[in-house]
Amino acid sequence: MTAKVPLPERLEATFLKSAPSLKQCPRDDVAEVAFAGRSNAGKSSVLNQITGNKRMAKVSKTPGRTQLLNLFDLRRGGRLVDLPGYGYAKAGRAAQTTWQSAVNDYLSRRDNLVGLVLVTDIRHPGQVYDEEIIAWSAASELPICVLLNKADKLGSGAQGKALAAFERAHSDHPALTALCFSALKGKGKMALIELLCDWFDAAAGADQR
Ligand SMILES: Nc1nc2c(ncn2[C@@H]2O[C@H](COP(=O)(O)OP(=O)(O)OP(=O)(O)O)[C@@H](O)[C@H]2O)c(=O)[nH]1
Ligand SMILES: [Mg+2]
Repeated sequence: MTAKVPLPERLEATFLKSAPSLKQCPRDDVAEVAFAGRSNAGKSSVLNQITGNKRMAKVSKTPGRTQLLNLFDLRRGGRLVDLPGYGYAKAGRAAQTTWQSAVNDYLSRRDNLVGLVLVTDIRHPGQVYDEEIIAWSAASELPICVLLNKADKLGSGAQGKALAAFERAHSDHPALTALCFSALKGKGKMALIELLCDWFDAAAGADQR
């Protein structure tokens, strides 16, 4: 019997590269987990929280900050990818279309994608783009973790209700985990780290078979 490796408190990461589109992404021989979500939902903040590095991904009060696919190598193996946020109206239609096609291309054609983290704002459930991504992950049988982020903006009773309602609405999804999360306070961090480690370990195990 092998001893269980203790869960790391943070996933040590180093910046690998920024890519404007799938074509410029590095070779797809390392398992990747992508972070998607509406602009300003907190994708970059979540990445900084779980890597324990406030300067890893750029956080901004101005939506639309992350305009490239930003790839980070994990020390334990595997990669995290910060995707450009969708639904940022002020960016201009041409720019939005370019980023969205980069995200769509990446999601639909990246063979080494082993899981998706969808960052949502707990106060705004049922957003159209979010629901589209959730439905797409179900159809593609890709595991998805939906973070109800900015939970610190609600009291604990309201957080529990939001989570229960979200889970009820998506109970037919074959591989969805929902977590109340706060990138600001670190709530949900260890649960997310554990899930990511499980995904990467499963991918590594599948490779060895
Ligand atoms: N209160 C609170 N604020 C948060 C939390 N997570 C992120 N924020 C704030 O939300 C804003 C947007 O955060 P980002 O991490 O830049 O969001 P993003 O999804 O990467 O945005 P784009 O790069 O534009 O797609 C910043 O002002 C963050 O400080 C959270 O858990 N709680
Ligand atoms: Mg960002």
